[in-house]
Amino acid sequence: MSNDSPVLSWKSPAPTDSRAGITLETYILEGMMGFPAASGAFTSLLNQIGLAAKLITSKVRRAGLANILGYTGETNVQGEQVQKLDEVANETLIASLGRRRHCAAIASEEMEEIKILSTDPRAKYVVVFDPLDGSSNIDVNISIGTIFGVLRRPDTGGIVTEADFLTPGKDLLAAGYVLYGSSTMLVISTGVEGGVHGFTYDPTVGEFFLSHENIRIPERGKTYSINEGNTAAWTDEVKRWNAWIKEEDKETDRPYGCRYVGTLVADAHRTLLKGGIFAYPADKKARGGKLRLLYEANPFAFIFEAAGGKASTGRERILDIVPEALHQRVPLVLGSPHDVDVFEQFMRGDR
Ligand code: AHM
Ligand code: MG
Repeated sequence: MSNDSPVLSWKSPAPTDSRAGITLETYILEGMMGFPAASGAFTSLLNQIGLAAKLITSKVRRAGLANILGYTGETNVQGEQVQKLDEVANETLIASLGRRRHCAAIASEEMEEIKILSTDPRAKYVVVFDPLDGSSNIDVNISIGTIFGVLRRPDTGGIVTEADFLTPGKDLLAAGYVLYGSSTMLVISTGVEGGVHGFTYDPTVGEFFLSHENIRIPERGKTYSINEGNTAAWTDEVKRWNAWIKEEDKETDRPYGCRYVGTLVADAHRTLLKGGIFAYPADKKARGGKLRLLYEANPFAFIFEAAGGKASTGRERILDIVPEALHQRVPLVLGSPHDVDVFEQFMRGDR
């Protein structure tokens, strides 16, 4: 991949000029205007993701009416088979990205294989996504999310194949997530230079407005986030780290508090804003970890690093991993630099 490509150099204006209150579309457009040679394809693709986020949020917000409106995977009052919300989200993203010719193909958590969306040779991008993360939380009205990453095809000639997606996360052009929480937020980054920015959705206007400009993760936090129910399956290193973080020690400000939603988007978002650590390590049940490299770990690793944080397997940097398969799993540790460093020290046996 060449570094002097106009599209690869796409970035938002310097995060020092305050742009609080601008819409997501303006942010995306200004990013393109900061680079006159840009073709508009990347801008258009990001806008289509923003559109999908609006459409999915409107469906998520009506999910509590599932028995009346559908989205349960069962039959509705008319006796018709209704779609599950994660399938609806998946199809919404595919339809939005397929409407313009710039996205060559997508890979989704919901689909075994990649899906080709455009055979136009000018289609330079592929998109990875988890359309509805935290799906076990839908039924209980707890935050869920969407995760996405945009990659440039290594070679735009020929038909897209799975190999076009098997690129390390450090090559992502953009990554983001949408959190359907007490409000809907879209957080996006085009990398370290462009920074990480959060947009809050105003449903009365139908727009995302810049509300969290240039997010920086604190150097250290006070919260850890892990599924503690897996303790029996953890390795000794993880058990030792977990015991340490819960120990009382005034000097090092321990114990940390524990928060765990069970939706990666929600747990990672809180960790990004408040600092601390999120971990889903490998254990005896999930030896390669549980979360997926391409569309869960990589987008978050990209965002955390751009916000000054760290993302690791516990032993190596997530963004350096060369993927071998579309749905590959990986141990994932995200957080404040200090907190991830400490976790890695435990994994190495240095503590
Ligand atoms: P999903 O994409 O099928 O919803 O699964 C991924 C979710 C993550 O959001 C979350 O971090 C994790 O699985 C929770 O797993 P567990 O229930 O084992 O704690
Ligand atoms: Mg998921």
